[in-house]
Amino acid sequence: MLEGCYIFLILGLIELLPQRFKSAGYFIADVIMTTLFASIILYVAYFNTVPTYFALFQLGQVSAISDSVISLLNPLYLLMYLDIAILLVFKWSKKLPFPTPKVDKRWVRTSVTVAVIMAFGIFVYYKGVDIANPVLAAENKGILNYELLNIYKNPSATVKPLDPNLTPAEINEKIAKIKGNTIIPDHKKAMFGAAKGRNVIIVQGESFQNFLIGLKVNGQEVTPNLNRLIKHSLYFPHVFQQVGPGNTSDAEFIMNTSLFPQSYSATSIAVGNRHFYALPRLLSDEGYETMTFHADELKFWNRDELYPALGFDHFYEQPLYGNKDIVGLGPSDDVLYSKGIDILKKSKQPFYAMFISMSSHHPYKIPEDKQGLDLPKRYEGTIVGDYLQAQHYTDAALGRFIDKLKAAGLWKNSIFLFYGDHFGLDNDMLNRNERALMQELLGHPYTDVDRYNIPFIVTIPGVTHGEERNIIGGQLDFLPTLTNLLGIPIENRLVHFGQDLLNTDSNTIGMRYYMPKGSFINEHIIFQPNKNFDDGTAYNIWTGEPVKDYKNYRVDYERVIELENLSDAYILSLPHQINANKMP
Ligand code: GP9
Ligand code: MN
Repeated sequence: MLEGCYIFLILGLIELLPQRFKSAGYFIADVIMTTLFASIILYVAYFNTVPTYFALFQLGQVSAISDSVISLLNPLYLLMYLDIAILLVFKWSKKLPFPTPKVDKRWVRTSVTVAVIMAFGIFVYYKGVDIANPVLAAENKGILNYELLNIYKNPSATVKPLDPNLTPAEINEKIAKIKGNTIIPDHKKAMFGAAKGRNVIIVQGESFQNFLIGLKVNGQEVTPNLNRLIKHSLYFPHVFQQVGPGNTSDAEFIMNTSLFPQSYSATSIAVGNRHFYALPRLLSDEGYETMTFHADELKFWNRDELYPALGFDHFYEQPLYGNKDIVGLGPSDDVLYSKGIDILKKSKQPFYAMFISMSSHHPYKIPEDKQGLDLPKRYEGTIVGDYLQAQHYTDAALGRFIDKLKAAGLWKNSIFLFYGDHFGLDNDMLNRNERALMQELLGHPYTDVDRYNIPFIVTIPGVTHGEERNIIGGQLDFLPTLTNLLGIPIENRLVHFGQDLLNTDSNTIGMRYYMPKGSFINEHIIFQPNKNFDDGTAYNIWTGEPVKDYKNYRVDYERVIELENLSDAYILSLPHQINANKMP
C-alpha cells in the first residue's frame, strides 16, 4: 500500500507526459526502480542494514571492492531485470504487443493529485514514527518513503553541538557520570605506566574475529603465531566491534579517538574535516613520531582527510608498496610489513606506528601458494574455508613481522596491540552447508555474539606473561587501556568514551548501524531494540539462549543512547581543520 502510493504517483506523472515520450518514460522508470531495488538488496546483503542516500558517497569505492560485490551477486537477482529484457526484445523487433493507450488527461490529473495527497499524508505520518531497527523501519514505512524521510531528516542535522567551552575534564566527568563510574586517580590504576616511553606498534587485523584464536582445523592451528604471542600478552577474549558504515576506517578512527563512529555515514567522510585531539596528537605531544601504514590508496575511505584530522605525522599509502605480490585489494600484508619495517628502522624513537592489514578482506580469496592450511574436502569452495585460509595467512605474515621487529631490536622496547576491525562472516552470507561448518568449528550454531566478537591482544615484551582478562570490552576501550599502560594521563586532556579495561569491573558496549540504535552488549546479554526498548530482543551472551526478562537492563539501553548522542554532539563542537584541504 505504502509503496503502491509512490509507484502510482510515478506512473501518473509519466501519463502526464506527451504521448510520444510515454513509453520511454515507463522504460526509464522501470530501469531506475529495478536498479534501486537491486542495489538495496545487495547493500543489505553486505551491510545487513538498509542504505540511505549517504551510501552514494561511497560509490567511488565500489570498483575497488568489485570482487566482494561480485561474490554477493545471486543469479536470481537477474530475474528482476527480466521484464526489461523482454521489453527490449519487443522494441528491437518493432513488435510491441500492446499499444500505448490514450488516457483522458483529466482522470490522470485527478489520480496524480490523489496520489500526491496520499504520499504526503504517509510521509507526514511516518515523520513522527521512530523505529530503531532500520530494516523494520523500511518495512513499516515503505522503502521509498523511508528513503525520502532520510533525506528530509538528515541524521547529522538533528545533532546539536556541545558547548565548545567545556574542557575535556568536564566532558570526561559527564561521561563517567552517565556510566555511573568514578574516575580513578592515575597513581592508583593497575599497570599505570607499565610500558612507559616504549614505541607503540598497533596492527589492525582485517575482518579478524575472535573465534579464530586457538582454533584447530584438521589438527592444525589457524593462528599459531597469535596463539604463541598470547602466551606473553594480556588477552581480552570478550571484546566487540563498534564500527559503523566506515568499517575499516571507522575502526582506525575509534582506536585513535575513543569516540563513537557516525551512525549514518563513514566517519571519515562525515566528519573528517574536524580537528581531533586524538592519539597521534597526544603521542606527538609526548615526543613520539607518529605514522600509519596501509597498502591501499589514501582516497579509499577518505583517509586523505582522516589522517591529518587525527594528526598523524606520516602516512604511508600506495604507491609505496608497488604492485607485486597482490592479494585481493592490493599488495600483501608481507609487503606492507617489509616496507614498514624499513621505515621503522630509520625512524626516530619512540614512535607510534599503526598498520592496517588488508589481505584477509572479503571475499577472502587468496592465491593458492599462500593457502597454508590443509583443509578437509568439505571446506573447499566455501567462504568459511576461504576465510580460514586468508586469516591463517594474516597470522603467518604477522608472525614474520614480529620476527623482523625482534631482529631489528625494536620489539623489546615496544608495546604491541592487535585487534580485529570488524566481523568477516555473518549468517546471511553463509549457505546451509557453511553454517554447518561453522557449527562444527565452534561447537554451537554461529551467533551474532560470535560475529561481533574480536580479539584484543596487548603485548609488553618482558612485562606481560600470558593473562586472560574476562572483562567485556569494545573498540572504544582500546585507547584508554593503551594510555594507561604508557603512563600518559588523559582525563584532563583527551575526551574518551571508552574505559581502561585494566581498571574496570563493569562495562556496557554500545553499538549502532550494524545493530539498531540503543543496542548493547553487557556482561549478561546482547540486546537490540526493535521499535523501541520494550519490544526488543535479548540473548544470553554466554549460552546463546533467548532472555525474555531483560527489563532490568533498561539503564544500559538509555546509557548507550545518551553516550552516543553526547559523542556526536562533542564531534560537532570540534573546530574545523585549518588547512582541511586534502594531502597532495
Ligand atoms: C580499504 C580496506 C578495506 O582500504 O581498508 O576496507 P573495508 O571494506 O573492510 O572497510
Ligand atoms: Mn575492514
